[in-house]
Amino acid sequence: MSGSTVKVFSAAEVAQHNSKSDCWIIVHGKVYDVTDFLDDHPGGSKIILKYAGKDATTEYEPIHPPDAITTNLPKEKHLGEIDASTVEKVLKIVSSDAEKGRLARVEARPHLSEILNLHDFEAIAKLVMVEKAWAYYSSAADDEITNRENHMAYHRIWFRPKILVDVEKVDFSTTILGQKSSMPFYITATALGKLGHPDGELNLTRAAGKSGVIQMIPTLSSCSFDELVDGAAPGQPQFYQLYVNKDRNITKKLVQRAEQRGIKGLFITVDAPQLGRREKDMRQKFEDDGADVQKGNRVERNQGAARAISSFIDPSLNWKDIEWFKSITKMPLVLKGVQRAEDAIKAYDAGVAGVVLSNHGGRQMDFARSGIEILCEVVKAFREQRNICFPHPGFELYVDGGVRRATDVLKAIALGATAVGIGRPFLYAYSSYGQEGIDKAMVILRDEFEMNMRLLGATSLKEIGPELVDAGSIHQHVVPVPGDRLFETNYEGIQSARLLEL
Ligand code: PPY
Repeated sequence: MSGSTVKVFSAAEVAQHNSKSDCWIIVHGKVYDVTDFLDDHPGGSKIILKYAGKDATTEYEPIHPPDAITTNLPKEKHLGEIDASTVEKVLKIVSSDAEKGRLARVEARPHLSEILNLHDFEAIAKLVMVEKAWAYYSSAADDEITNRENHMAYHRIWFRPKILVDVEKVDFSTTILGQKSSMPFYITATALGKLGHPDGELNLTRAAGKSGVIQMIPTLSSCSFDELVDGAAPGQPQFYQLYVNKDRNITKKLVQRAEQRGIKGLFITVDAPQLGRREKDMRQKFEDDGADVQKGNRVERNQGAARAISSFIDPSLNWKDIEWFKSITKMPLVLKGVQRAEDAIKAYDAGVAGVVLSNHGGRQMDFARSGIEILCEVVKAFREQRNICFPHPGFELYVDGGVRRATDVLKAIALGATAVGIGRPFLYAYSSYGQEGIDKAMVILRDEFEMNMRLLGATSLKEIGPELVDAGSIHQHVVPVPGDRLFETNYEGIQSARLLEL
């Protein structure tokens, strides 16, 4: 742009370009002509047209990385800048009683010192998050049976603690794909981080650096990839989660950019050839279109935030592609979303560095089994068919979904996992309290690790093997128990007098 002057538009000028045949929008103070792009927008043209001639920044921000528009729109469609003085200063109008109530609840949040466990963050997030954001983060597939099962499965594993072990010093640090981690978990990839907080995934990057754990950067982050890599402390390892794009040139670029920027492991998502139905998310969007229903118009049921932007994912991805990935990168490859022993063995035979036993946080196939249950099946199959015990150098097992306590993590370690992935609890922590929320979650987990390792009689993770747990009931999906199950009332939700008054 050197030498050329930037054109400055008034808001009134932009407002004239407000139709399907002539559509301008403002994003981050810049004016763009998106007329030719309308039909190519992965989320459909309707949502852009809602902002034709207007400022779309608030809607754009959580769903797209900041550079999405600049990289996808040809330069000649970058028209110039908006004259800020012409934009009406719109005071933040509290649009509804519901929003007023939410803001009052944000004000009345319990102090962080009152938070005792990761469940607390979820309870508070539900009260203080914008409804759309809560719907997207918390939603899961169909009847959400797998989502519930993910945590419940941990309730079917019990400890066999050792006594009279000197546990004055306990060490729960480990390595994941050869990278140091202060605790045996990583922050797994979750999309659309700015829905919950304006700093989005940067909250996770900073907290990960501070506590010495590894963050997996998602393909669909709200912050740009470069922002998240630049936001890391010197030497802080990061992983990258990849959604494979139908356009393999784009995929190749993403992978090679990740490698160039020092990413230490590539986690390829293999459980999402199509996105599951997250009805809470879908209903949310549908209700937004309520006006159309009242007018009696035919309403196209909205697909929800996630499905709307998922059309780029390649459903033809298959085993043959592994060789191609090996040919374009030297990063260790991990398949994320393996759900049966046969596939874990196939992955091992294909020469990848590990697998994440996962059902995508219960968001893909309902009635898919929990990661921790799959782990038991996988470890048994490797022992019987390959004479391999875990942990095994060169091929690591990870589990994600439903992890809420250090005891959950220790159960997975005992059964052969190298580490587990934790996702939603950190989203809820920063959506409610910003980065401080995640810092607090890390302290809670650290304290839980220290205490539970002592109580288990183990001074390091190496000492935690299958002999320390009883997982005999893991495959029992239906457990007939009396209606007054203790665990249903065991968790006493955080009681804040101030919250209850509202
Ligand atoms: C999910 O929502 O489960 C995701 O993995 C993120 C996502 C979001 C939008 C499109 C595809 C995947």
